[in-house]
Amino acid sequence: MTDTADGATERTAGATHVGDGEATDARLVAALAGTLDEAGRGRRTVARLTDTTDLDLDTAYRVQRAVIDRRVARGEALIGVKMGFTSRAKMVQMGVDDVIWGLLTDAMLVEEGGVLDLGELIHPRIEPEIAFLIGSPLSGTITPTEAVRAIAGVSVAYEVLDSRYADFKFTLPDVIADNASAAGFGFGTWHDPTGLDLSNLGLLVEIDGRVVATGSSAAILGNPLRSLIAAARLAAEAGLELRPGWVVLAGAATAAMPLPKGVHVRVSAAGLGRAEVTTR
Ligand code: OOG
Ligand code: MG
Repeated sequence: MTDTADGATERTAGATHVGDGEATDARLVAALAGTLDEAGRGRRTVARLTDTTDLDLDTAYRVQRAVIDRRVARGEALIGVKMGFTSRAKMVQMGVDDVIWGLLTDAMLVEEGGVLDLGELIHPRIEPEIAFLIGSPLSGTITPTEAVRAIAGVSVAYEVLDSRYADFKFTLPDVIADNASAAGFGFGTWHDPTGLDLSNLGLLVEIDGRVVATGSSAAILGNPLRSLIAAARLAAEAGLELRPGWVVLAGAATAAMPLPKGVHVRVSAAGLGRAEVTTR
C-alpha cells in the first residue's frame, strides 16, 4: 500500500480505488469466495475461476478460507480437515498431481448409519477413506511416532464430494478455492491405532450390496499416516493446528463414484469395521 499525502482520500474512495494492491486482492478473494459459496447454496455450477482470473495457489487457499469463514459466520463450526489427491487413483481421475487440503465443518458430517439428502447437492460422488480422530494438537513437521501418539482413534470413512464447477472439471487452484470439492463425510467406530498396521488394509465400497470399488489403504501415500503428517505440515503453513476432537480425512484410496439417490452405501476396511449411509 502506498502512503501518500492524499491517503485519507484514497481510503474513503473504497471499492472504486485502483492501485491499492492489497485491498484489490482482498476484494477479489471475497468476491470469488462469494461466487463459490452462493453456487453451492444455490445448487448451481459456475465457470472455473481460472477461466477468467489468474489464481496462484496461495490466493486459492485464501478463497477457500473465505468460503469457510462465510459458513462459520452462518453458524457452522470447523471440525477438521480433508486431504485430497493423496492417491494416484484420484490424481489420475481428476488430472491433477499435488496433495491439497480442504476444511470440514459440522454441517458436512453425516451421523453413522444416517440419511443424506442429495437434494442439496449438484453432482455428488462418494469415495472410501481412512479417518483419524485427533487426540492432542498437531502442527508443523512431525515424525510417524509423534503422529501415532497424537491420534485418539482411526476409522474407516467415506467422503461425499460435490464440485461447484461444471462437469467436475477444474485446475488445481480452482479445486483448492472450492474447498477441495468437500460436501459431506461420515465415519464408523473409532479404533485404537496402537499396534495397528495401517499400511495395507483392504477397502471395499458396496452400493445396495453390490461391490463397486475395492482398494487398499496403501494407495494413500503408501500409508495414511503420511497423509496425517502432511496435514500437520499444511496446518502450520496455514497458521492452524489440528485440534483435539478434529477429524482428518486421509484421502480416497480409489477413484470417486457417482452417488445416486435412494441407495445404501457401505464402506468397509479390514480390521476397522464399516461406515454406512443411505441417500435420498
Ligand atoms: C477433489 C477432492 C479430492 C481425495 O480424497 O483425493 C479428494 C475432487 O476429487 O473433486 O477428496
Ligand atoms: Mg476425499
